[in-house]
Amino acid sequence: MRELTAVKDALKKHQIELPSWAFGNSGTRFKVFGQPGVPRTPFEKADDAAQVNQYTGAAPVMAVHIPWDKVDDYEALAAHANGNGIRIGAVNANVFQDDDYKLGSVCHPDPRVRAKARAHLLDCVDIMDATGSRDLKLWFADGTNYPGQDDIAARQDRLAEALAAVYARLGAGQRMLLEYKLFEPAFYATDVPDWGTALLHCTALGDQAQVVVDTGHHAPGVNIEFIVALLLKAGKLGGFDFNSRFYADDDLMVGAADPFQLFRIMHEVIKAGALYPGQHVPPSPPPRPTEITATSAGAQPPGIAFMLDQCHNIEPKIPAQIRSVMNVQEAVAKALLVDADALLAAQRAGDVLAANAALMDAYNTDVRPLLAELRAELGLAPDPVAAYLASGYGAKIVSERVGGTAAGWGA
Ligand code: LRH
Ligand code: MN
Repeated sequence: MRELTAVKDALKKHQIELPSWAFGNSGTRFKVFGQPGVPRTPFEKADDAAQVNQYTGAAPVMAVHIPWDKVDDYEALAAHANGNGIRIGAVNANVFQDDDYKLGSVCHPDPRVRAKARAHLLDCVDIMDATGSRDLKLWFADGTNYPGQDDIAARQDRLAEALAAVYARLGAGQRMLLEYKLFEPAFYATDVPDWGTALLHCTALGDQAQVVVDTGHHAPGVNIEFIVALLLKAGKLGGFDFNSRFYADDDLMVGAADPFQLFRIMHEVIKAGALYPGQHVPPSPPPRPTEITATSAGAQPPGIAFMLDQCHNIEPKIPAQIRSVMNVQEAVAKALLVDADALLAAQRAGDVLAANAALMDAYNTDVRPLLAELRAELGLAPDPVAAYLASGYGAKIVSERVGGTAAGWGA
């Protein structure tokens, strides 16, 4: 069993990346309920993201989405964020909201539209150079609604061509993160629908191309931690878009709908030594000669991006982001408490119940006192949500942010 100090040290090194768009107005096709005090600019989004980091101490990065976060001076935006103790993270491209993209973007049958989409992706790499971001995050809404509408294989060739052109533009240390999604807005075939398709394209591209697992992008019942374990073994897990769902891509707070799934996912990440760069995995007892070692820690290059991708359609946005970071921390703390030796011994002995118990004991551990202790050690309030609510920041932004246009998806 890991010492509690080791658990706290690991938690101190684990960072969560916030989505700028979670601070703006969002909704469903039925209604976007505007909220007072919502940011009007990416600078104000960074101010709100900095609040989440101020009270959790675990979210010093904000991902941006282009053009939702388009500014004249990206260095200035990065400097503003740095001035608030955070940095600009992944740059998310957006080739899913322009009229030209009705039949797709990089997979569109019309080469003129494909060229337009590719130009946007390349612009996003220029923005990464300006913000100092490492990751270009690519999610394509591309797909078809009816059988025969377009050629499935031809669309894959178009996708591969566009990805190769953008991959060639990446600088040293920059990565391309390819996100898959089963369906929506396409309802017959999505061009990057699953981890296999994303992995095939990323493997063909090279080491700087990795897969993003958005926890809301799978068919009901899919074992996501299985996919995570495989991508880790392949060294191709670039990041997560954490959220939770009861039905489809609900984008609810991570851990709200299925905290046990989040725990199982983080267990695989920790077992592979991928929680943070340089995470040490205690060597497991040497395998009996007949055995093939389960996972070779170290296959996965360091630096998984633990991003949130959520929409707070009805709940106050900053407290919801704080709660979400706390939910991830709780899952990580529980997963760090798994007695790896007891688990391995039970697995090797074929002791099904003991092996399951090793995981459930950790999962059923109340880690909230440990996290309150950790926050105290960091000079933070034990309850970040309560501390934020008591700060008056919420009322301040409602009174200050009058006029202008509240940020949103602009869909
Ligand atoms: C698509 C998605 C993708 C984004 C968007 C905000 O459903 O998960 O990550 O770009 O949400
Ligand atoms: Mn996502």
